[in-house]
Amino acid sequence: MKNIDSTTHVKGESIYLDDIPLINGTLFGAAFGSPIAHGVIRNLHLDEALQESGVIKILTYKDITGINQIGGIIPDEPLLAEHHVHFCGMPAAFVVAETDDAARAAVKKIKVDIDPLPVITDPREAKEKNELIIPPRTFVLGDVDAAWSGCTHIFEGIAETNGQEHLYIETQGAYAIPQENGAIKIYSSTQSPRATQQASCKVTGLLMHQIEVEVTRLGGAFGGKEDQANAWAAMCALASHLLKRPVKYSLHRMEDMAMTGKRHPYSSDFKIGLDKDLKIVAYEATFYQNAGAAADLSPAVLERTLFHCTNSYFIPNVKAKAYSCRTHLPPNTAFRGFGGPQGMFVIEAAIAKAAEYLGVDASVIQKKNLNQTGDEFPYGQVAVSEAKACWEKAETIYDVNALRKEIKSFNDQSKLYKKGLAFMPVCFGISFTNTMMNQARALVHVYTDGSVSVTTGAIEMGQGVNTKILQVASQVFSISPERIRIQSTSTHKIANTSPSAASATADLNGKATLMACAAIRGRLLAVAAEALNVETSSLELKNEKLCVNGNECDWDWQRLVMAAFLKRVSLSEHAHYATPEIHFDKLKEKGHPFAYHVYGTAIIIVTVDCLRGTYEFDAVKLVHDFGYSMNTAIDRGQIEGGIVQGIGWMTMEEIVYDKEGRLRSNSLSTYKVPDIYSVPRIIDIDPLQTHKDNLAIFRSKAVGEPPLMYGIGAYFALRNAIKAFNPSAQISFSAPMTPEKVLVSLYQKQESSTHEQTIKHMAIPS
Ligand code: LUZ
Ligand code: MOS
Repeated sequence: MKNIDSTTHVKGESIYLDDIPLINGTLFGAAFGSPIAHGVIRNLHLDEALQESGVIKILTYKDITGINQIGGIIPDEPLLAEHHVHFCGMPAAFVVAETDDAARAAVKKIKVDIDPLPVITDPREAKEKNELIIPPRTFVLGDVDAAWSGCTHIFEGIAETNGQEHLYIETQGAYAIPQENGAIKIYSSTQSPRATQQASCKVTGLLMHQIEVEVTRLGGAFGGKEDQANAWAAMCALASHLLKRPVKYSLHRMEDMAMTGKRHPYSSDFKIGLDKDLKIVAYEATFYQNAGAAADLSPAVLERTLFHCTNSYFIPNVKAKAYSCRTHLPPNTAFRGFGGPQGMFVIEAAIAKAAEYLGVDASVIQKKNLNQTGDEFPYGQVAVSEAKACWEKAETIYDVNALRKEIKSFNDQSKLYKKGLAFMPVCFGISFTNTMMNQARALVHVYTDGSVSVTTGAIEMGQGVNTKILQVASQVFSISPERIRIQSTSTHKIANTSPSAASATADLNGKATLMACAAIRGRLLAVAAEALNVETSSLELKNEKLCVNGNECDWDWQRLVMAAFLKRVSLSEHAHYATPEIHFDKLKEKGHPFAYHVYGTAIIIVTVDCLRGTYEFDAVKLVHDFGYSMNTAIDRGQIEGGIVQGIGWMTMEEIVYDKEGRLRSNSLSTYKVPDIYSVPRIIDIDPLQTHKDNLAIFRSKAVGEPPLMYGIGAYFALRNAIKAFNPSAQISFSAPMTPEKVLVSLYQKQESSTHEQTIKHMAIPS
């Protein structure tokens, strides 16, 4: 089934925040962000801005009627700066004016005197100064310290990944409209209506039943609107609460880039030990997460880094420690993969380092150490593994030996172009790591004309979740998709929702929809059974017809619905789903946090232009564990998009903050994202069909985040191509591998290496 939004998207008729017709009298907001990353506010000069024509009011923290706090996990984030500023772009005032232009003109007239304080942008420096968001977390399996002496080879190093701008096509925004009796309705571009509602309630002092947050769809989010859609909604709600007029704020691209957090940059230390057969015996990693100036979702992101620190591999002795480090950057936040990719990059770097030293291809070490069913992850869950199945299928169907031969002969013949190949296995856990969040609800109404309305907590952000939910209802009722409409997401209809995140939205909301539809179906069949005087168990619905013992009778869907209505039987259901089996003990750091894992293996091939340092990806060929896909078109779209986004993170997207904490890559002329020319020429996707995972909706495994991590292979394919040109290049494990870095590495002589990191190769005689 094709995406139910495809027609309106193509025609430009789909409704986003900015397409909502404005109510007469609507005011426009714009935030003034601190020009300094860290300091004490002496004076905020608003007079000149207030003179600007059309300006109605400029809100500061003093105008807040509730509390000045929007922190989700930790209450450490004021909506509007009071006396301190902690990052460049930190909102300190909110201008409300008759027009969008007037609001922005006024923002430019605001002046602030700030006594600057020292700025920290580096997570290791923050850790040295004990600037930690939460105490460090440590995951342990086996006994690493005792295991080193049993290793034949030990390697240590540093691996670094940079941040990533979400660059959702639709920027952040909100539109708050006063309702009767002091209530407020907010349209918001949020992944988390509940969080947006809660933040707006805290700031205004209203109760949650007084603020409704409604979302039709988002023009992309990627995690950037899991927690960071709240501030704008709270500002609009506050202004609307005070002025009793509708207030809208839709951020400009450069405001959005400057004021919002991004993927967390990480700097990490690793130490890996292998035996003589290249089995990984021990692995130790220390992660320094650049959290930015407030907690936001950083503690949860940190946790997922630890969960995924061994990627698809079984390692018997592991110690992984992670620090969430407070710096003076905008608070970093959720981004597709949620810390997982950062953890996986480090183990892949450790393996690549060992391979380069030992003169073997990294894939030899990778393959030998893939986990198997029964192996324990460092957090205690036992793997039900498809890692080897994916890897071996990929090797076979893509004829890797032939690919390698082709690359070798190409590299032997070509002087100025070199190819590199890398394998990238992925193992990603599905569920919110915070067990409590794994719950969802669905509200299903069947109307007397036989049409069906489904409302869930799911947010459609382009990922196709509404199409999948519609498929669920269509399948359970066995009715045509045309009869079903997925309604907008609203806190008045579905309360207390978890964000649409963690790749789990279709599973959680789909299962709730399944339960609601099944309950209504059960009642419909009971009505028919009584009328026809047969057992309910002999009845089923098939293609809009009622079947008795498998034979169609003259009752169709509409008759069935009307019969139930006449009997005063409820045609509505509100169902609640909570993922069974999962649990996690944060004191022991052990448990069974994930409903299941998604596996896959990608082979990535790149060609480097060794004169220019530019590159093109020839192909990404993968075997992906879909379970049993309920929508192959949507799932393919998620995989293609994820791969390209992952490649972008690893190769060209370079976030630059200067030492003063100012974002230099602050627009699309200074921040390069993949375009159609950077998409691999070939993306081959082969489904590994498995039928085991019943916690996935219709056994169709979650597909949102895992494919992004195939992109990590791009970095290692590039290394291999560079080494084919310059075997002595000492390339730091530092992503993104931009064309500039590639060029430097291609012509770097070993002795003049500037990036060289400490390399220790301790061969312990066996
Ligand atoms: N969001 C969250 C996530 O709050 N918890 C998670 O575990 C998670 N995982 C992936 C993406 N978003
Ligand atoms: Mo997310 S990173 O699934 O909001």
